[in-house]
Amino acid sequence: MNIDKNKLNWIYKKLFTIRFFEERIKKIAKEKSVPGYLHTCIGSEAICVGVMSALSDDDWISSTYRNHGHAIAKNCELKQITSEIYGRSTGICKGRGGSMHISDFDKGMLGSFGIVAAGPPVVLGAALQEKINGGTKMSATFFGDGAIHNGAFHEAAGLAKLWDIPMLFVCENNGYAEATATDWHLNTKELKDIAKAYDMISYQGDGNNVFEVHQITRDAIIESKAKNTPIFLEFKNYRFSGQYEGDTQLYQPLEEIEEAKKNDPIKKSIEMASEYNFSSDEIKQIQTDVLNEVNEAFDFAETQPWPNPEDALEEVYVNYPKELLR
Ligand SMILES: Cc1ncc(C[n+]2csc(CCOP(=O)(O)OP(=O)(O)O)c2C)c(N)n1
Ligand SMILES: [Mg+2]
Repeated sequence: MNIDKNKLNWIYKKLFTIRFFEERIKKIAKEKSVPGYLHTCIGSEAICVGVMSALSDDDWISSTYRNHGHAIAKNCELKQITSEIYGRSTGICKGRGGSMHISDFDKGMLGSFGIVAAGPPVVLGAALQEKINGGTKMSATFFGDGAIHNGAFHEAAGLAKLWDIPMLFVCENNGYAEATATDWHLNTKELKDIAKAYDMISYQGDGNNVFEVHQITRDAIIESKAKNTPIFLEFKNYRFSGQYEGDTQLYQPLEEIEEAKKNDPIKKSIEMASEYNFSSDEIKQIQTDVLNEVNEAFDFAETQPWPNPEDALEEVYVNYPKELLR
């Protein structure tokens, strides 16, 4: 597969940024220095980066509460993401959302949802307006294996197919929904076969291999637009992180974790670098730069002002023009 040098640089930069960022989040979660629940995505880096490397900043996505990696890969500003997690006024949503609700419409990030499967109908709406208005932006919704049991996923999938909407349903099958392993909650052998219920095309890929994720997504975007149809993508990986920071993860067998580490997406991407003529010196340089950038983002966030309590009701209610009001 041909990937130009700029894209390769971007891919490695984002992979390391997400991993370093989430490792730092794990530390601050232990110190309890930020408000609210934190959900890290260690193990999902290749899916976040592989999918986003096939999209542009203009394309629409939705994320879940496990959203830091999606936001970073969608090119949202690192300092603003970090400030948001700290609840500060310079955060991406002015500190009103916190970790679980990072959104940035300018980067096509339509929202991160704590409610499982809340994203698919929202992205369906964005994709529908693209179709109605003759737009060319692609739309992709990220959700987990657990989300396929939620009616909102099925409603969005059914309508997307019925209305011939080009969009991607991207399922991160990380082996767990909270403390329940996928083979305890899934009654089809392969998760991607859920798409058959809607006569929807589906593909499956190795979610630990950023280049495979990139290629499958790139091809799916072309096919989805050419055929005017939604496509379901299942990427398999492993949830190294707990359901939330503080989760003891006792339900994840130690042998299973050790086995999964052999396919860690960061390790795999470093091993594959030589196939793309990317040297170990280049990798080390990116790691150094990225670690500095992550540290700077946390230093920045820690010193930012809190939002004013008086502003709490700003941007909550719509200001309708007077003529619309009775
Ligand atoms: C509608 C709804 N039902 C239940 C929950 C509680 N809940 C939070 S996370 C989760 C599991 C979701 O698992 P999955 O979709 O596989 O995502 P992952 O955490 O693995 O990324 C559940 C059931 C919720 N947040 N929303
Ligand atoms: Mg899951």
